[in-house]
Amino acid sequence: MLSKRVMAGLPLGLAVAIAGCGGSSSNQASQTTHQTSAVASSQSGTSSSQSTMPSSQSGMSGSGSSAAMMEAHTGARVSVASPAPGTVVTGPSVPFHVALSNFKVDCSSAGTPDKAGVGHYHITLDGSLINMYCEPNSQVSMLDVKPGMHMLGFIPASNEHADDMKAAKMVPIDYRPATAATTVTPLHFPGKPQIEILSPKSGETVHGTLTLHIAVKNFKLSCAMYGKPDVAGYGHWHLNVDSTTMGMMGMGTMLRMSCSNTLSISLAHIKPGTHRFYAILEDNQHAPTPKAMASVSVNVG
Ligand SMILES: [Cu+2]
Repeated sequence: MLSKRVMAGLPLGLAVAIAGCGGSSSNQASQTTHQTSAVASSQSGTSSSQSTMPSSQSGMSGSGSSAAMMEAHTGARVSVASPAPGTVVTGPSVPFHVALSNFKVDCSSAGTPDKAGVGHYHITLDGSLINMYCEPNSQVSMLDVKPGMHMLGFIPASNEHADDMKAAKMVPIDYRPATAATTVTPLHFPGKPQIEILSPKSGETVHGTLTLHIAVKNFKLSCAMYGKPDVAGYGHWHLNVDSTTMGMMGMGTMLRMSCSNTLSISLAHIKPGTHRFYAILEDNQHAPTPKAMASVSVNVG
């Protein structure tokens, strides 16, 4: 994982920011492409498990100095079948097809301790993290992207989301939207952002798969805005296990990110026993600036 500071040093003005990573359900990206003004559908719910994240737990302090140690050497090789370099993109998203070799691609291990030869991959747009992926095919939304040349990055990453920049493949694309480029306007809610875990409840025992149901208030969850410039009122949430402060911006223990109210993850690589799962609101740049999170203690059977 590279810090904003590190990425800012990249040439060609490609580095905007990079931080963290998240859910593999990237097929949702295009589904939210035009939901630029709708209010999140799940604004109901009680506030029993909500909490405000103290700034000391945001994991952002000192992240720059530790970033250099967080580069991974995965051994992976990446080949990008599409898009071809220079591809002209006219639609609302750019599909991609990638293959990784010499590497076990396993999103169920993401957010658990690093293991040699295992991980997933990150996609960046102009140096800014979009998401984490395991599937070979998906797409990146062009929502809020300016027309012109942009750089997609395909970067093998360790379970703890450290990037293997030496193995990364960079692919320039030429965005020429067929219609006027879609931009996103800020949303101003009447109160502070909130997130609540509706289920499971604390003390429950779960086997095999953990399904979280969450609700947000005063916040618009948007996959299409993953990695895009921050826009007031927009973002997504990260699911962490046992810690919110490990690694770059707290993402060393991030299992997945999501823009949905329901998220299911495999518990295959979570040790049996009691674990605390954190749902953390994040801005588009994957920083916990909304300062809202909820947590639940669950027995993994
Ligand atoms: Cu994120």
